[in-house]
Amino acid sequence: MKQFTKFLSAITVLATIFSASTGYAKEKMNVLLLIADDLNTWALDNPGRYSSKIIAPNLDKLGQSGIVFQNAYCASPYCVPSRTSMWSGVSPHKSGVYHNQTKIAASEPLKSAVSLFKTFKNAGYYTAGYGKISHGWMDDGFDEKVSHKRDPRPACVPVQSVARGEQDWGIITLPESEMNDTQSANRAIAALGNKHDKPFFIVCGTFNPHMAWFVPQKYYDMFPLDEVIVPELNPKDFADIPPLADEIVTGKRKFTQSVLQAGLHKSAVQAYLATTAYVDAQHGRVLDALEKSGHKGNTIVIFISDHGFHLGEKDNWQKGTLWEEATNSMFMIRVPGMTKAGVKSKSCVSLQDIYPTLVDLCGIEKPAYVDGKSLTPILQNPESKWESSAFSYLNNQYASIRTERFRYTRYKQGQTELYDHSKDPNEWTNQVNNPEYASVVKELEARLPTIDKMAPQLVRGARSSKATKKKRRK
Ligand SMILES: [Ca+2]
Repeated sequence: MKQFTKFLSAITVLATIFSASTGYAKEKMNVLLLIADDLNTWALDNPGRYSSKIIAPNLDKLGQSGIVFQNAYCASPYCVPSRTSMWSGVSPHKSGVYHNQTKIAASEPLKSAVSLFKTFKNAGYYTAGYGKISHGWMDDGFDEKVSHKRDPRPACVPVQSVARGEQDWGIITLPESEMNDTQSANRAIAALGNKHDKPFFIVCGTFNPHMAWFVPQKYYDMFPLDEVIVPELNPKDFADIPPLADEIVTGKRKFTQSVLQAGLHKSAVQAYLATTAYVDAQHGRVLDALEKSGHKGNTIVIFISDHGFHLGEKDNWQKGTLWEEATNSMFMIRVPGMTKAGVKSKSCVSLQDIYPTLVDLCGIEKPAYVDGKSLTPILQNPESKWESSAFSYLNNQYASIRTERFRYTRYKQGQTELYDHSKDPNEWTNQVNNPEYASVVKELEARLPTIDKMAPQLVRGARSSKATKKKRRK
């Protein structure tokens, strides 16, 4: 009996260390996580939308070496809620963190949440983070951390006639070597080169291509103005959207219109491409360092953007909407011994899935409260059956679900949108009142959390709704 028990435990140990079909060794895996801000997926999936050439060759190369999730969506299309939900594992509709202006300390679920990084640290990993990683909520968990700073603006700002605050662009006067994202990459490169006596989890986050778009001339030169393609805009697009959807872009419309009226659409897109190329170069240097480090064979590499970005589409010049441009996010991963090279997955996944996926891949117990689900089955077999859907939230009643074919968004009962991506990738035709789609609308509405189940918004500086109601009653 004793021998049989020994035999069983030996089998268990072997099964834990090696997945029989792939030879994947989860106990020994390092993690290199790279993240960019405001980077939309067109740079990779559809570079022809903005340019006729590859915009991000290093990210493209990483994508070719693993799996790219073309239908990956952020849980919320702003930095603070997107990053808070990814790193904490708590969905915005439970934490109440839907916006950058959030009183995060008031969120009950976040008080007891353990960050992804701390979970790895607690499991014996060396954790290091460089650059822009969290924004707002942070349950730190880094052995070494150097946060990001914004680059100093050129002395001549504003450069553009239409500039409004950080919405400006031009050539940076700082040498590339002194730019903050360059230095974050340098730190990650140095960390990869160090001797490690335990598995590592290294994170490098670039602030760019967040506005303002100030990068060296050479990146602008890569995209001559006459070769820049601007996205197609449809002036009739707004005729069929609900008033609350229109309201989201009301304040933002002014800047977009000023860019278009000043004839600067190409110039602005060029600046976004140039900044993206700069970001790609920095992450590319980190990826090259991994190649040279000797750790490539046992390091999971993941690249994400925290959400997307509109470049004039839907009259928007930012993120912060529940449409495709703002919610579709970059997400690619390479898992040695598990993922095949050059896979492009159409399965709808959420950035909320990163936490459960990484702990699963590394054999670490997932904290019970963590939302999302491990993508390991798709990583092992991209053809595997997957309940394909991803949710994005903008406040305590606005929620959107994306499936491989549809996007359904509810702003309130009676103010909804349905887009059929099989024939309308620009989301121009709201099909919600088309009887042909009645059953789809019903099914997708039933999958969204009802408004009464969504956590109240924790708006910074505002009284809680309970307190406000009490005051009103008095
Ligand atoms: Ca429309």
